[in-house]
Amino acid sequence: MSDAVVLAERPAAGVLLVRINRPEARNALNLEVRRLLARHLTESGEDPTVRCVVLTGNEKSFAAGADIKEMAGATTVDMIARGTAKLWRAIAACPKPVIAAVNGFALGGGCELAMTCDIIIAGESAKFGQPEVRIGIIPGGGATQRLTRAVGKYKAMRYILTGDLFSAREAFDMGLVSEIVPDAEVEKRALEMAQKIAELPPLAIEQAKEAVLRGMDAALDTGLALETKSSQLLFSSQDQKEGMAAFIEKRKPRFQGK
Ligand code: CO8
Repeated sequence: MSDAVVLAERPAAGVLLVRINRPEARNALNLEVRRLLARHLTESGEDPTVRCVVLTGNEKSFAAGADIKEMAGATTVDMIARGTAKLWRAIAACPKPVIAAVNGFALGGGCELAMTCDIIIAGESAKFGQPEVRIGIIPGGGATQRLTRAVGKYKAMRYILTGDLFSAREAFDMGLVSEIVPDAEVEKRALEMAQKIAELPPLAIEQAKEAVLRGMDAALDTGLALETKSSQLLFSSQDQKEGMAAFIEKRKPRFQGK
């Protein structure tokens, strides 16, 4: 397994930048890329020096989907043996905030990858879509569920059933994209936001992410109870004492993740 298809950099304190690097295939997600993404995101969850992750591609493509050439001849048994659902789960299970910085195409598995992230920053000419039906399959990395939850049944059906691509503006209007910025500023903006998050108390950030994600799958009452407990839990942390003391003393807090 070569690390060349996924690059990991540390551009600023607390920030891990993970870059998909298969430009010759529009960053199609072959098994090697998915395994490396799962590895980087799992490791970042265990590394206290990582406070926020930025996941990106290149200027032409965030990721053009699963690698069609790698699966064209596969049988059902081959697909089961590949165990890609496990890799998707590992990517989505990262406890640290993950920001997708999307330029160019985010199609099929690429759009699904962006949807496993917590924040999506898109360049103004980015193109999203779930074109799987055009090649005889359906989304397999979560879009039938995550896209529907993000934008509602009727928008999700409109795109999943036609395979039509949609623009960053349409994605933003539907609530799938957090911010649109000029193409050349996508990575810069994502890193800026990641740095801001990295300076905040990590325990509070992880609890906030968990409460939002778990609450989305629960009844409102259960989600609210989870939020209350998580919020109470943080009163055992030094960072809560430090954050509130710093506010009262009108100084900058020093958070240590304790
Ligand atoms: N897989 C493999 N190779 C790809 C892919 C891909 N998804 N996308 C692009 N490439 C390759 C092309 O074959 C081409 O290679 P070559 O130079 O050897 O011919 C190279 O990348 C450049 O591509 P194009 O010349 O097509 O570049 P354009 O800029 O003209 O177009 C597009 C870019 C629009 C991204 C176009 O390449 C495209 O439509 N790609 C396919 C998009 C797609 O259908 N994605 C969905 C894939 S299926 C999926 O993601 C879900 C899988 C679910 C699995 C189920 C598991 C149970």
